[in-house]
Amino acid sequence: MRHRSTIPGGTCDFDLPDFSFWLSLPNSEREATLTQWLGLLRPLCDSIAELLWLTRQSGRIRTETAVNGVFHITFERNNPVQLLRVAIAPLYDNAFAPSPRRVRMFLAEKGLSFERVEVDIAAGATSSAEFLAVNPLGEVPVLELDDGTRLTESLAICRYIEALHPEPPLLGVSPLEQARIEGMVLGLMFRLYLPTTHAFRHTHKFWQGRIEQVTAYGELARQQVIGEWQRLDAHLASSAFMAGERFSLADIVGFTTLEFGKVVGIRPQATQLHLLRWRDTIAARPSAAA
Ligand SMILES: N[C@@H](CCC(=O)N[C@@H](CS)C(=O)NCC(=O)O)C(=O)O
Repeated sequence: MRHRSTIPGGTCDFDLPDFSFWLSLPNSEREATLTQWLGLLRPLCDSIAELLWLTRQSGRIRTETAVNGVFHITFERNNPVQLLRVAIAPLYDNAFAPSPRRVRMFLAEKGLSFERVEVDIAAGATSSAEFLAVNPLGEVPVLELDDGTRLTESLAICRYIEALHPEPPLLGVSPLEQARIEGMVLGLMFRLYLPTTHAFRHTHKFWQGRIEQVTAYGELARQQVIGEWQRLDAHLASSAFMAGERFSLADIVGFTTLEFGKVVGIRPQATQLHLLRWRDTIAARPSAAA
């Protein structure tokens, strides 16, 4: 039949009369024949499924990285059963929000590819029952690991990635460098990122009707952010990057916050030359487009 199917008219009623007759039977009769045929194959399908299950359960999972998308392995000749499972950890992401952008930049700096699941915050997807089952906090980013474990909190996700892929180091190498970066990251999160989000939430029309807005509080937060960037401009006069002479997570946190500040009209001032120099340096990195 497969042979005849490739020829135009090869399955017409006089060419394959049995098949043509079968096609003319009522649906219920044809379904019954199909079920009968498949019934013969069922034990075979079940045993294959069972064998695959046993193979998967008895294997030891090893995580590999396909550097620049390339992974090469030579299978052992004497090992009768070898199974390769390809899975890319999905990142629950949002193209416009600053917190997932931190993780995207971090992954890009490490040269790691990942699968994105876009969660549409504007459409309310973060409060859907489906997403709350993924993260009860209703926030992105969430990184889902091979075994189903889900990591929330952008900074914790970055720390996890750093531990698995230490090069290039983005959280510092020496104890002193690590402490400096951590100190700067925390300072940026508390004194800059949080007030920026508060300014956004309490003054922007996007949140009107979604949350209770306290405009005066939002304005206060905005002034705090402006003052903090002024302080950081002075800090950057004697520091190439946010936490010393090397690019780090602190620059990612600072840069994504500065970019996000645009929604509430916060931009570096023409007089903030060090801040402008730093912003342009980070913006020129390929990861800034992540
Ligand atoms: N602490 C969290 C903050 C995450 C967060 O605030 N995510 C925002 C986007 S930047 C979010 O998902 N908001 C969803 C919403 O407000 O509905 C982290 O750093 O991962």
